Amino acid sequence: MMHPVTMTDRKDGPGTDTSVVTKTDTKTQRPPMYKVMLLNDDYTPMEFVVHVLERFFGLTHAQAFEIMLTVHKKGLAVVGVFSFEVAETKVAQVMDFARRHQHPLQCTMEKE
Ligand code: TYC
Repeated sequence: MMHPVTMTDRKDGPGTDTSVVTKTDTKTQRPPMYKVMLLNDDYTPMEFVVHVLERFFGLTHAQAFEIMLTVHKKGLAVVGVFSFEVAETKVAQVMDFARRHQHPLQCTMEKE
């Protein structure tokens, strides 16, 4: 009768298996995410900030007004969390738009 060859039943004799268990499974890695933040200043008009939030972050007027007020009162606020590439693009778009309108508005990103 045929039987399977196992580690306890080998033609080279018992107790000859020198193999070790090697870990091959891996933890799933999620991509790092980046917070995009707006900083307060004394000169950028409130309406300009609201417009920026609507235009570049897809917020409603009410959401944009609320976040603008948070920045105004607290000094900064997270306006969204994105992949590195998207966050970088948003920051560049906001900084360029503010510069073109000669407002000192600052937008930065930080790893979550
Ligand atoms: N502090 C500004 C003002 O009083 C308004 C403002 C809000 C500026 C948010 C920047 O990110 C900002 N006109």
